[in-house]
Amino acid sequence: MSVEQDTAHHAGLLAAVRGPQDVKRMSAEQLGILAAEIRDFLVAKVSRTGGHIGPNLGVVELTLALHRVFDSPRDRLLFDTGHQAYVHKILTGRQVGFDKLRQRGGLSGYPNQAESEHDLIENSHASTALSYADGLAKAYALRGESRAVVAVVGDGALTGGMCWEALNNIATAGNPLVIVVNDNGRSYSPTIGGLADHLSSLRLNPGYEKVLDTVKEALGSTPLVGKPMYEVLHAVKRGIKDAVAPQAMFEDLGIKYVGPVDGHDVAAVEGALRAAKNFGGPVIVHAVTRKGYGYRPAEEDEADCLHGPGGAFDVETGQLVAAPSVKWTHVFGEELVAIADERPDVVGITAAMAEPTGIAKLARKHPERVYDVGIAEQHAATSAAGLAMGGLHPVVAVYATFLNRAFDQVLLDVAMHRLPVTFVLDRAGITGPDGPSHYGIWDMSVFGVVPGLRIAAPRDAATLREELREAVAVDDGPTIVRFPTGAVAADLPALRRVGPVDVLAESPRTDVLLVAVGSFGQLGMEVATRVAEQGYGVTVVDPRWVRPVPAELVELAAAHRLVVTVEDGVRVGGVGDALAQALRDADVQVPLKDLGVPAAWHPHGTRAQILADLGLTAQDVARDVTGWISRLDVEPVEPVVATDDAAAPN
Ligand SMILES: Cc1ncc(C[n+]2csc(CCOP(=O)(O)OP(=O)(O)O)c2C)c(N)n1
Repeated sequence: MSVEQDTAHHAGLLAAVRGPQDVKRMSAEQLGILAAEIRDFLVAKVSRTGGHIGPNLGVVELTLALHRVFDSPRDRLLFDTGHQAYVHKILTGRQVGFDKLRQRGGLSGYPNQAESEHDLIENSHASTALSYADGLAKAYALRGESRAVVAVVGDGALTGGMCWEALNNIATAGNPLVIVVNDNGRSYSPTIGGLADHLSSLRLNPGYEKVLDTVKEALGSTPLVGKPMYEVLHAVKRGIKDAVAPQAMFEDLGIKYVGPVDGHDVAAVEGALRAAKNFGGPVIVHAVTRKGYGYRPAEEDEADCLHGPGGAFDVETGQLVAAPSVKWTHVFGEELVAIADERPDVVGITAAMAEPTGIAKLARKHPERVYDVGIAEQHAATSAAGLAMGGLHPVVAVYATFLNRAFDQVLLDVAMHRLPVTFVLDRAGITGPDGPSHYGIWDMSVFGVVPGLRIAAPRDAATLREELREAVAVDDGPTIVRFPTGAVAADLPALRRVGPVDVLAESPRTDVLLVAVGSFGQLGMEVATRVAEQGYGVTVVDPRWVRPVPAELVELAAAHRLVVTVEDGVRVGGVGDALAQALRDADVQVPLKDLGVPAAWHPHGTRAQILADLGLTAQDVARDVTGWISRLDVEPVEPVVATDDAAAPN
């Protein structure tokens, strides 16, 4: 039966669910039908928009049980990372929104306060829910409010240090709080692929010794993450052992433990949640689930159980509909392998995202030279510092948005020690459908203040390869190479190079110096053409290395009447800001206009839509530039002489 037919067949139950109270009334049989309907709904909708299909298929029964046992929004349901909150959205009155999931003006792919009173935390970065839960439980205890606090956290998110910092506190505080561990044996990373199959046998035979052996075997046979993940899971399995024993659960931390329960058995999960709810202190409920459950293309996807297709996919096969293109990520991965083939000291680090960052290519070629540290960006940075101290050159590949977490580690542990570590930031700039918390717009500002750190922003495949090579050649401090998401831009050769700066276009008239950062190179060329039609000459340059500000850029600025910078990052402290400061320091009086992203929470949409909203299209920039330069032509007005009154402070 096709998904379409199936949806029509069962439309009755799901369509009648307006809120959690409707789910509370259902019989066991109805819940089974509803779960099937929800899966059909998820596949039908997400296959048109893209989104986190695999994780959500895995938490259907778990979410039904949560809404039956607890009273949201009075009770607080917190989904760690938030990518698995689609079912929660479906059950809290947001079914209609799924037609525009992750699209401009439509439903967010993560919990969102503006959408529903059932969403409290707006997340997307992993491993925070237990800390929120700790604080909420403390607040309710102090204020004498009786509300349950429930955090749902994946085994992947549990590899993040914040979770353990929170557990340490949760145990001591002793407040009532339920932690549901959604254990599907998978993170985003495919490096632990195969484990889901082993865990499925657990549901058939939940003997813990067998589970432990299975997990050990599965993890031990994978080149990445094997050992560390094993340690983490071992802690969980010790809990299982304790449950059977029975002994104090999570004895070291002093948190009670219930489980393991079959996360696809609503009644079993409900039973465990009710026990946890009534306990009166912190409890861990260990639910074993299967990522992608009930949808064959997801279950059979070895790479990542269809963790999060970026766009529409074929329902029958799970394959993306869009024609494949060469991505920035691909170019990076390929060049890194080429560099590593030449340089045995080059090693890679990924924070649970080997495939999405392209570092998996290196892992396949040189498995012993890639370290997957789990969802642990802070640790990744300082571990890289250690690797560098030990004589290696680590390349840390993360999404731009996630390096923000490791600011202090980059600043002090890496930069202050002048250690050669290259951070490669994928998904830099406006990324699109994942919304504000995933925008990689902060890096050039945040890391721009780090002494001795050099930042490169390539404009195309050729400059990405070149700048990556330049970065790993630096031996006296850290570097960042940052590039956007999606298909790599067509190669845009330079006319000439001045210091590190590429000159992309020139004109006999030197009216405007247009500094096009990174992927805005092509935009810069179009702007130059449009502005030339108005009779003004534009020199388009790509600084390539934006921090520190190249001295040559200051000299070029001094030779023009107006400088305009355009960058895919926040304006505060960005490339434009830094260049303006450099011009002031050099007593260069040329006016500078900086175009970029305002430091604000920009909604989700496509990258093109958001850039258009921000006026960062060739047409908009050309209009701005023409307006500014033409105003410079106007005779300067007489300076206004302030009267005494006007000058007086008020
Ligand atoms: C700080 C941070 N780093 C990386 C990511 C990217 N990421 C999104 S989901 C995910 C895996 C989460 O695994 P798990 O918690 O087990 O949930 P599952 O998807 O398996 O349900 C990762 C690494 C993130 N969201 N936050």
